[in-house]
Amino acid sequence: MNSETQARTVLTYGTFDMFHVGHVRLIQRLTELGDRLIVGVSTDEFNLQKGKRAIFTYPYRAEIISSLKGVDHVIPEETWVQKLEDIRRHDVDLLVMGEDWAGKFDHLRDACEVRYLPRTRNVSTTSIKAAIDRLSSIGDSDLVSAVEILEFLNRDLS
Ligand code: C2G
Repeated sequence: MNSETQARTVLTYGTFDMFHVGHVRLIQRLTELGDRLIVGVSTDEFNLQKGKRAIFTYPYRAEIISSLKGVDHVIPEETWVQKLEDIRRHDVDLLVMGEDWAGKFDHLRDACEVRYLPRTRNVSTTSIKAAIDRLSSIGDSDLVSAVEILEFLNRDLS
């Protein structure tokens, strides 16, 4: 745990596949919660353990996260159990995850503060993949449906 005079370090983890505005808003909120932000990006191998198959590979996803203003360091997330070691190694003050993980990391409260933030509604990698699947199955004659799907993808998320 840092003393008051040192930088306040925030840590989060995720796959961040098909980077979207839900991810952007989470990262933005995290930059406001501390002075230094570390993001653990799930490796392709770990994603298989999570039952996820990302469209974009780890190097691609890690490069996007590393490029974001306010992200100071990206580490590979390779196991479920590395969080405590990461917290200690990087002197983390605050672990933050989306509320879909609420309670799952409370056991780490002895090592640092743990918070769960509301997810951005109506956007997820899963819904984007489903919309693309629908678009790709549309024949030329169904262009109206295609417009409807594109309007869905670009709907107001506020
Ligand atoms: N998120 C969000 N709003 C969305 C979608 C995602 O706030 N509309 C948040 C999630 O709650 C998560 C982060 O963005 O905190 C990354 O989401 P995913 O890439 O889906 O990551 P996930 O598979 O939840 O991995 O050990 C923890 C896991 O690696 C978390």
